[in-house]
Amino acid sequence: MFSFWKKKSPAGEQREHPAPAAEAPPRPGFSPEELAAAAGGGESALVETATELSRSESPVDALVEEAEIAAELAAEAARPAPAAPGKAGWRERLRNSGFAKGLAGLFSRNPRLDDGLLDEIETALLLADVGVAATSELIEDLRARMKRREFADARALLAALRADLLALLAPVAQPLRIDRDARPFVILTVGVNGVGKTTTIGKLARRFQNEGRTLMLAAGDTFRAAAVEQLRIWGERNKVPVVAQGQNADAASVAFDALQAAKARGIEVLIADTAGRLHTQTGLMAELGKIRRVLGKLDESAPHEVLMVIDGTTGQNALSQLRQFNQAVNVTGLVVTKLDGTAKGGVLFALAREFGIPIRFVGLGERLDDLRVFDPEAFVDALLPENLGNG
Ligand SMILES: Nc1nc2c(ncn2[C@@H]2O[C@H](COP(=O)(O)OP(=O)(O)OP(=O)(O)O)[C@@H](O)[C@H]2O)c(=O)[nH]1
Ligand SMILES: [Mg+2]
Repeated sequence: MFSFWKKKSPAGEQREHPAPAAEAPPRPGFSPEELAAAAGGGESALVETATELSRSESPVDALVEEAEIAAELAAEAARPAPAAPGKAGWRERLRNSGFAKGLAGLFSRNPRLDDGLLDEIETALLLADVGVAATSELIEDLRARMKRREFADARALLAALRADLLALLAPVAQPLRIDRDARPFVILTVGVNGVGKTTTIGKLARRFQNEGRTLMLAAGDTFRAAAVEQLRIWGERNKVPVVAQGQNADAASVAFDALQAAKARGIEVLIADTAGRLHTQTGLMAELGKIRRVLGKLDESAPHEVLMVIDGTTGQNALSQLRQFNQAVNVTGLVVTKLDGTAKGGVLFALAREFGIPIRFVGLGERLDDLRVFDPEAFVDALLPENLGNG
C-alpha cells in the first residue's frame, strides 16, 4: 500500500529506522510513491477506518503507527506558511491575478479621470475573465456616474468600482451552514475532471474535524482505483472512516451504503466524492441524478448540499460547466479552486452575476488551510491596488 502503512512492518525494523518527520509528503496531497502504490492496489473493501485497521494489529504496532501519523501531521503543521491567513494572505495569493496586475499598473501612473481610464479598467476586467456582460454593466455604471460628475478624481472612481464589485458578490457570500438536525448532513461534491474535488474534500474533512464534528467519506469516484485509494489515504491520515467498494462499483450504490453506515453510526457529516466528468457527457451527468435519487430514498432531504468544485483557471467555460451541472443535479454551493497563480479569478464575478449560487469556499493554494471561507471583501481588496484596498 502507501508509504506510512508500508513503513510500519515489521515492527522491529520500524524501531531501528523511525520515520523522520522530514519524510512527510511535501504538501497535503500525495507523494509519487503513494499515488503509484494506489494505482496498483484495486482491492475492494466496505468500510475501512484507521481505527479498525489498527485494532487488527499488535498494540506496539498500533502505537508506532500512531506516533508516525502524529509526526507526519506535526511536520505538516510545522511547514512554514508562505502567507499569513487573513486579508494579507489573500493579497499574497492573488498577486498573479490579471485584474490585480492590470489595475495596480494603471493606478500607479496616477491616471486622469476620463474615458481612457474607463477603457483601461474595462480591458483589465475582461483580461481577468470577469466576462463581457458583468464588465459592461460595471463600466456603464461608472461612465454614467462620471458624466454626472460624482467622482472628484480617479481614486474616487476606483472606490466606486470596489463598491460595485462587492455588490456583485454580496448575494453569493453565504457560508455553508451544517444543519444539526440532518444526521448526517450529506455533502455531494461534483465537478469536471481535475478541478480539485478530492483535495477539497480532504481540506473540508480537516476543517470539520477541527470543529469537533464526526465525519465519514464516501469514495464515489469508482472510475479509477487510484481515486478510491486517494480518499482512503485521506481517511487514514485524518482518522475518518471511508466507505468504498473499489473500482467500477456503482457510484450510487457506494453513496447509498455510505449514507446507511453514517446513519447507523450517528455521524454528523458525510462527504461523497464523485468521478470528474465533462458537463457534455450526458450519460455521466445522468449518473449524478441517480446518486441524488438514491440518497433521497434513505433521507428525502439528502443531499443537503451539492457542492460543485470549479477550477478558477478555467475562465468563462466555468459558466457552461455550472449551467449543465446545475441542470443535472441542482447545485447549491460552489468552491472555486486554484485562484492562486491564475490571471482569471474574475470568473467569480461572472458566476455570481449569472447564477447567484452561494460561493462557499475558495482555494488559494494546496495547503490544508488554503481552503478559505469565501470573503468578498478580502477577495476584492486583494485584487485592487493596496492603498485603496482598506478604504
Ligand atoms: N494551486 C492550487 N492547486 C490546487 C488547489 N486545489 C486543488 N489543487 C490541485 O489540483 C490537482 C487536482 O486535484 P484533485 O483533488 O485530484 O482533483 P479532482 O477534481 O478530484 O480530480 P478528478 O478526480 O480526476 O476529477 C491537485 O494537484 C491539487 O493539489 C488550489 O486551490 N490551488
Ligand atoms: Mg478526485
